[in-house]
Amino acid sequence: TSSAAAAASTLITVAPTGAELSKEDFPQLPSTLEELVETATACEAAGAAMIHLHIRDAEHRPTLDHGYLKAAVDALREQTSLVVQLSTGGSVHDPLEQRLTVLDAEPDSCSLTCGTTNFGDDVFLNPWGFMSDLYVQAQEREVVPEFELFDLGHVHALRRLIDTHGLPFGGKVHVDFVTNVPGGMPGSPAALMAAVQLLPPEVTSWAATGIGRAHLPVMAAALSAGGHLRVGMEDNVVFARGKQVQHNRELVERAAHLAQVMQRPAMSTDDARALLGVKD
Ligand code: KMH
Ligand code: ZN
Repeated sequence: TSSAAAAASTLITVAPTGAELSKEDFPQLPSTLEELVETATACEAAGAAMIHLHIRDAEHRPTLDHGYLKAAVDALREQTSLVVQLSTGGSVHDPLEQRLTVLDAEPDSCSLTCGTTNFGDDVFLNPWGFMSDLYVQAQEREVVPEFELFDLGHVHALRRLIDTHGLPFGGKVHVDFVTNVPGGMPGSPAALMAAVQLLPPEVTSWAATGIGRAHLPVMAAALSAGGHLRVGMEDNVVFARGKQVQHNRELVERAAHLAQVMQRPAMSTDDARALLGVKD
């Protein structure tokens, strides 16, 4: 496990569920604990090294309930080697106070979105006070944040967080560009490269995902530019024209194949832990 190995390989994160799609519309969306474990196991075998998790309750609705979150973190730790990342974004309807309690479930990593974004017809709220509290609490609890950047302004806010509070736990700074959200930065190679060029020097690795039809172009752009990948039904449910994703594994398999073709094969979970600075 060397940093050279990490640079020559690709971290693939799977975001299997999200908080925005309904189980009625997409019955193949993993929502129960059993489905999450099955998905995680299949995606790990296909090349994923980290999972970005939103949890659903018994009615398949998004929840931040501690019992559900803790059960999922524990099960995935026991049954996979994946780096377990919990979303602190929740759904657009979750209150800020409750989003902070996600850390109580003791994940390896948590998402930390670096600013408020229009999110379709809704607003995804991330005021400075919330980001700042989350940053410090993650440091204290030894949870590694992944900075979700939806816009150029978020790159600037990340700089302010680092300047104000120092480096995150583990000493690494990993960011994920979430592109093509209606309200955020476009899912184009030009927008992605502009954002990458403006990253603060403390950033040690970056990944990108393209929502919806930006999925493939952003994946190709990220691979070309030395970035890592996030895929999954949270971001994209269309595999190809006229063909819905039936299982998250399909998206991971395709990403791993493309990464292999680009001579940057999927990274092991051990290399991912070293890259991100998460606890062993
Ligand atoms: N569900 C979105 C409003 C995150 O996970 O941190 C927010 C989101 C980002 O998915
Ligand atoms: Zn998410």
